[in-house]
Amino acid sequence: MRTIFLIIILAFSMLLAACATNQTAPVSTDTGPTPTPARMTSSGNAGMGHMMEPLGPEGVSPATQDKGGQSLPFHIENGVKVFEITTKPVLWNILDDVTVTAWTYNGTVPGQLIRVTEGDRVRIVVKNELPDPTTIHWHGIEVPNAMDGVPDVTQKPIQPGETFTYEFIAKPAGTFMYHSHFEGDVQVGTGLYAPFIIEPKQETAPRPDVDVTLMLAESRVVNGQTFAAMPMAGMEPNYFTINGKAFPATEAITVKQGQRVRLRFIGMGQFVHPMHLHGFPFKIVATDGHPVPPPPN
Ligand SMILES: [Cu+2]
Repeated sequence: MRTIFLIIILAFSMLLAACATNQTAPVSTDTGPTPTPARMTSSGNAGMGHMMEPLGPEGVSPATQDKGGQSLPFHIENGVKVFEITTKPVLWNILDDVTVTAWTYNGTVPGQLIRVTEGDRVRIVVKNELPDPTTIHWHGIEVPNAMDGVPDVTQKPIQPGETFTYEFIAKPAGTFMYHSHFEGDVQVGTGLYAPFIIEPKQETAPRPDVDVTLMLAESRVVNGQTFAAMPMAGMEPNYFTINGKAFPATEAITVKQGQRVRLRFIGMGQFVHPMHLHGFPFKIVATDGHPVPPPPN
């Protein structure tokens, strides 16, 4: 019998849209296919004009790595897992002949994967080498309020050249992400996002043979100028990306018949991306980092 059992973990871009546009954005009640943020407000101190300006390639170096979302190494200090992140602009190829100016964590889109076990104490040292201030929000993770990354609410924005240290106990287990919370419309839209996976201390589900994280996003690049794609006239994306690459530069997932496959879909942009596995079924086991309860008898 052919059984390919798929486990899907979804994080909805709608939630992110509300989150990334900062605390002023009311929750959208739009039931259409593309949830439009109710108001194009900007966090921080810049206005809407700033959000619509392109990120030009001038003075930005090409990325030195070609693959996003790779594991971020750590070292241990007194039992704490210490990660280092530098925010910086790079020129990033979404296709062989299409380059965007990306704002990144450690030079790739998505940024590097933080993977820890539930209950681990983690410390993340963030150095800001962007031309603008930034902060990091740990999306879905139960962090102390002072670690939540909301600029001018839970912390002062990290200014260009400054370093800020986040520290918390990793919980609960699940598929999460980290992303900018400063002018999220621009900073998340141009690459400041990455996966954060917390493995359960005690495994309750069967281990998958293949475990893949797919970050879904959009790009808008016109005449070599990169814009943060948004659901508004003139700002729509002209490329959709999976893990920072547009088709056909996207990576194939090759599995053997009978293997258990876990796909962790993370919607990072401001558009909805319904995902379909053509020719075989899957089962949704968790959404937004929470297990889906078994159906009633
Ligand atoms: Cu978020």
